[in-house]
Amino acid sequence: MRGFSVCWSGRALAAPVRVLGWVAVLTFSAMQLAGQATSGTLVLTGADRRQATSLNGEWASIVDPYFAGLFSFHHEEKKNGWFLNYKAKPGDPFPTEYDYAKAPKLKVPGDWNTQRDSLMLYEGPMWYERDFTYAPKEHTHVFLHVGAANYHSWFWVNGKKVCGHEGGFTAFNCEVTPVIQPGNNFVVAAVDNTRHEDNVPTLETDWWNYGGLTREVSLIEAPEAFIDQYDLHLERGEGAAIAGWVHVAGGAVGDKVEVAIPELGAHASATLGEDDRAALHFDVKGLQPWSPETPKLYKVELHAGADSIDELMGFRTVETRGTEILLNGKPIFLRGVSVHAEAPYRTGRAYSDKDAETLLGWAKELGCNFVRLAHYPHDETMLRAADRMGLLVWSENPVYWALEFDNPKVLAKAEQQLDEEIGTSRNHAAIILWSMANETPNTPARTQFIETLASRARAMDATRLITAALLVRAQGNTKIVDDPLGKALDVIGVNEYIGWYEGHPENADVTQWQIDYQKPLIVSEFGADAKAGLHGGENERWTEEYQANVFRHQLPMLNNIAQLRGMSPWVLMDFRSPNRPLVGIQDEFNRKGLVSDQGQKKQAFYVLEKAYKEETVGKAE
Ligand code: GCB
Repeated sequence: MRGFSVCWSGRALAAPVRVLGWVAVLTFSAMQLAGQATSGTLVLTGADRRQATSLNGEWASIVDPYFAGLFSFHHEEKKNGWFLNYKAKPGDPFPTEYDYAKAPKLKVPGDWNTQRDSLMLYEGPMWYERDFTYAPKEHTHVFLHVGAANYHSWFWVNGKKVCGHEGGFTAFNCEVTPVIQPGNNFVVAAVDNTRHEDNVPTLETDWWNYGGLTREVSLIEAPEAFIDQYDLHLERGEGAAIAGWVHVAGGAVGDKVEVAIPELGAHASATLGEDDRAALHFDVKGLQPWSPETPKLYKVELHAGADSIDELMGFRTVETRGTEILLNGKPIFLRGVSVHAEAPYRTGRAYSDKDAETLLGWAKELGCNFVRLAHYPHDETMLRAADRMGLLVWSENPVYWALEFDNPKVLAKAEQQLDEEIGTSRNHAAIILWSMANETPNTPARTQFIETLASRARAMDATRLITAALLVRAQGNTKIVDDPLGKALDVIGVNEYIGWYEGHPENADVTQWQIDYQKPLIVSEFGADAKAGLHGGENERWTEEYQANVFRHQLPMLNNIAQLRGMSPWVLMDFRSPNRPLVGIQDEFNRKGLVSDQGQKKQAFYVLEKAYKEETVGKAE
């Protein structure tokens, strides 16, 4: 058995596709705890298909703005920090100033901001604690699996450090095998959502900085040698063959891996090579390709020694031909909408099946076949819902606006988050586009930074298309798309706000487009704010009529862009943003939703629905 006790930095990957690393018991320095370190993470594909013990539910919580639970008065890391969950005893020669048993609770999954009024704007460290019982089995690994914790997080089990992680929107695992015990256990987490200039994303965003254990937390069991990552996809070209690989952590050269799709009578086996990977290639007769019209999912069984996983997977191909996007070999127009992971009706960070089904249900009602999941990787529940419901997905790395593009540490953070995004979600048929960035400034350092990410994404997954949402420049009435980053992309995304940030809705009627790339183009954002229920003239800002008017003028303009192959107007639902303080209208919400945060559809919803359902916007070829 190899590789289980290595402390891995997340940066030392020789080849991006070998996303492997083990966090055993890590030792942190105070610098790391202060947020300097990228994580050591094992990314599991299909983690939610494994035997798991949920740690969701109520956790004790302590708000700790000065991080007194970890640092002494001279800012030295404490040996008796609040991770010890120490229970004071009569006669102790020191005071114990915290007690999780008396502390207020927070629900996990869930951001803290929307659970307690006093935390709505809180940015800083928070302690979480939860007791649990466990019966460890022999020859089994146990991992603490965290769906996402925004932004920095550190975990201790039974008082021992198990891992630290950076990045608020991707899953990670900590191996807890050496510290978990039969019977009673406890886990303590410190989660810090303080914004820093060298974070990814950085100081400025246009969404709420929801903190906490925002996605599911569980304990996952796996045998000594187990499947950690796999990639199975339909090959491009004639004939139906599935290709890919299965990686077995702790496997040995020659170990057998088997994959079966019982419904198709398909079965393949291969053996592990030096890199602990088995390459697979097998024909599948009678396969129904996955598409928005027929989102057919097959049960796929993977076996390696004592380990097995059942996955539900769709199989389809995606590629470009000139300025076309081909799905299963046929040109397609992407009728989309952009979506934030904001929970409908209750607001806060979305995490549940219900949240996903409500949001994606509205997208289906609009007539969409595509969603841009902005501006960070969304929850696995969202991807599973998109697979089931037949919605193609643009998945996005949180490289948003102006990062420190000349800082190699920031690149490392973006790479780590990209590895985690692709590593966890590469088997969702719904995802066709990996987006590297949104609205980044056109500088040489930026271009190099994102080109590096694009090459990394291609090396990890050559089966999908690479995109980014670019800014456009204007010369008179002409919009020019000539950002040098376009060279590195398969599909060009552009954001524009004619009629909202620039001029009036009618300006769209006279706008011409000059696009310097003969590639498919997606207008990845356009839109206008409207408060649901506020009515007035079509030139009166903030009214539903104004927003609908923007859409009415945009659609014919978009139709004149010969290489337009998709659109994802901004945005499906109103979402919280501290940048939007206009009293009585915004009240800390970006109001560009076609639906309000309380589910009220605005007029623009129906304008877009009509265009999508009657197919009066967009051409596939
Ligand atoms: C944009 C950003 C998006 C904002 C939106 C807006 O260009 O990409 O994150 O929320 O504009 O409403 O200003």
